[in-house]
Amino acid sequence: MNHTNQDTCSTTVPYKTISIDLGADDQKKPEFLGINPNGRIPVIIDHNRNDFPVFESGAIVLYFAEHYDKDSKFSFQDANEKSKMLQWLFFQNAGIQYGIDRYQNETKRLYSMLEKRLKGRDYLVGKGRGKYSVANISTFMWARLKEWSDRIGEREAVKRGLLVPREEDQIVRLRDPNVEDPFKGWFMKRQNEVKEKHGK
Ligand SMILES: N[C@@H](CCC(=O)N[C@@H](CS)C(=O)NCC(=O)O)C(=O)O
Repeated sequence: MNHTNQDTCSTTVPYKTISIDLGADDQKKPEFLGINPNGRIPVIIDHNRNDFPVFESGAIVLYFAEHYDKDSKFSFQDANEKSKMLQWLFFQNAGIQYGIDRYQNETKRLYSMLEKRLKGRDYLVGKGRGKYSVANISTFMWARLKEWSDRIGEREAVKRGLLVPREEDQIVRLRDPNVEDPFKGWFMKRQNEVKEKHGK
């Protein structure tokens, strides 16, 4: 299934998404392994730059920041802030996901670290209450700390992004009364808002 999206915001570029079937192990097939030898999603192919492929979510957001966020809207120019952004990004990629996969206690510990970090600030990195940056974009889907994820979830681009790529499948699945999903109420509410706004 392919989707295209064009945004009016200067920092976004048109893109097309391709859904693969993880249940059928599409991600382990030779054509996919040619893009990501680790056989996992997400991956991107940048047609603006000679079909350059990037795998690993952390590497992907940094790639976007480097090539498509020239004004540092979602990243930082200051060396120390940039380092902090990388620290939280690596924390997410190395820590949270590993914890989720392997150890419940480790996951709880990592979440409580995030909670502590977010005391008195809105986002993980940046002066004052912080700035919505690559560090948050990457961590948001894994760590759904209530207030923080609500704040990020209110962003128009995030709302639209969450409906990509398998909007129809998600809606059908979540509308099923037998399906229990912590994300369900939130998703349906956002989905209706997007529908009203964009007439989708
Ligand atoms: N460290 C990787 C992890 C990616 C990952 O775990 N992807 C999962 C889906 S969220 C996947 O592809 N699972 C299928 C598999 O492992 O075969 C990243 O952040 O990109």
